[in-house]
Amino acid sequence: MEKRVITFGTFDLFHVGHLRILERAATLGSHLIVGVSSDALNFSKKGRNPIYPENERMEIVKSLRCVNEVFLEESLELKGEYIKTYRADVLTMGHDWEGRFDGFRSLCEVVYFPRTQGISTTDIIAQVKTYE
Ligand code: C2G
Repeated sequence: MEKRVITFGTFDLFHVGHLRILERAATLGSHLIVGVSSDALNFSKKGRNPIYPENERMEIVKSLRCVNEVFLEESLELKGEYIKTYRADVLTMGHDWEGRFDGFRSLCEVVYFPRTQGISTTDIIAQVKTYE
């Protein structure tokens, strides 16, 4: 039987940490759905837009072999709705969100994965700024 996995993220300046968590997420089931955070959602959280616009971030994530489906995540408050709409059996997120989504255990299984150490979009931006 198909087992549907859902995960969320911005995936800005796509890097190997993003790839690894998506590959791990895919091992939890047979169909991986990714909610890519909208530019507006990022702006409301961080006060700046991502470097790559939402349509390009979605295009990159959609092209991965381990990803079956992408959609635009427009609000953090809608996770329960997205889980139901996409009939997810499992919600998975990185450890930076540990415990934050335990409330959804009544709707689906919730699994947290460790992050890849030593790489992040924030660090990449900071490093690029040091180059001439
Ligand atoms: N990640 C990782 N290792 C890294 C960096 C990120 O495993 N070195 C994981 C994060 O834990 C997350 C996913 O990659 O599960 C996407 O990370 P971000 O793009 O930073 O997503 P974020 O802004 O945390 O998502 O509903 C959640 C929101 O969409 C926010």
